[in-house]
Amino acid sequence: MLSKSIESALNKQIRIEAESSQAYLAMAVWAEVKGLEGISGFMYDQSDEEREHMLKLVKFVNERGGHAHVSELKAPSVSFTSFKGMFETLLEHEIFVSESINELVHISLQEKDYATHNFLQWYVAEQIEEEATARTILDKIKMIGDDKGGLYLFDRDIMQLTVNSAADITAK
Ligand code: OFO
Repeated sequence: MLSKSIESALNKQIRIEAESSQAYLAMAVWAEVKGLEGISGFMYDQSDEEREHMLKLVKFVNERGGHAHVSELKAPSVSFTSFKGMFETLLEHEIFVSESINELVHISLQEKDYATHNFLQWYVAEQIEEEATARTILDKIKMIGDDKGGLYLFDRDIMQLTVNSAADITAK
C-alpha cells in the first residue's frame, strides 16, 4: 500500500511524463512542418515513449492501492528559433526529469518504501540513456551549425536512430 506522500509524489511524476509526451509531440509537429521528417519521426517516437513512462506509473500507483491522477497539463512550447534551440530544450527537460526521479527515489528511501524504490530503478536507468541521447544529438547539431546540407544529412541519419529505437521496442 502506498503512503499518501508517495502517492502524491508519484502522481506528480505522472503529470511530468504526460507533459514530456506533449512537449515532444509539439517538437515532432514543428519539425514535420519544417520538412525534416527524420527529426520529426524521432520526436514522435520520443513522445510515444514518454506516454509509456506515464502509463507504467499509472499502473503501478493503481496496483499498489493508490489512485492515479489524470490531470490538466502545462501547455508545451510549440515553436522554436532553431533545431539547436529545440534540442537544447529537450536536454534541459530531460535533466529536469532526472532530478524529479532522483527526488522520488530519495522520498521512497526516506519512507522505507522498497517496492517503489525498486520500481523507480527502471526510470533511473532510462534517464541516463535519454540524457546521453539528447547530449549526442545536441553535439552533432552544434557541429552542423547553420549548414543546410549538414542538417539534411543529420535528418537522414536520425531516421536510422528512429529505426533502431523502434526495433528496441519491438524486441522488448
Ligand atoms: Fe524522458 O522522461 Fe520519461 O522518464
